[in-house]
Amino acid sequence: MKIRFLLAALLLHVAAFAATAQDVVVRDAWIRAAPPNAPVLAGYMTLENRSDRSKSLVGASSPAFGSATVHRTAQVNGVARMHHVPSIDIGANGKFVFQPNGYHLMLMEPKRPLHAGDRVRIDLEFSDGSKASALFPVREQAEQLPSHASH
Ligand SMILES: [Cu+2]
Repeated sequence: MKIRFLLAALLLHVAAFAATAQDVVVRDAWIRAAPPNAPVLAGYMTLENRSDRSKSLVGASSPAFGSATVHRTAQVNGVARMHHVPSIDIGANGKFVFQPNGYHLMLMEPKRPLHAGDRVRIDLEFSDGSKASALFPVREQAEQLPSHASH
């Protein structure tokens, strides 16, 4: 009797944890390959919010980089400029796309040279304390094109 109750309570916890862990899913993650001595790399991804509450991305980190921040590239008088974006809201059941010439993860101080084919873990943190992690493959930008061609 008591064991059955404990088991039910345990299953409820597992279910609750699973729901929280998958609130935001990272898709189409990649890091643009750069020369081996590049001090900064850029990462791209699509964030899918699978919950019915809006989520706010407030931080990023990676064991492979000294720091990771969200940047946006915008054209100012015909010149591309980047600026830091402190947080990004992803609406309930919405998505947010990071892509070249727009939003990106600015990955600074790589701890070792990264080459096309390497995979790098990046951890994302949201304002409600939840986290999401993904492996970002390093690749040349041209390889991004097939995802458009497949539509
Ligand atoms: Cu940047």
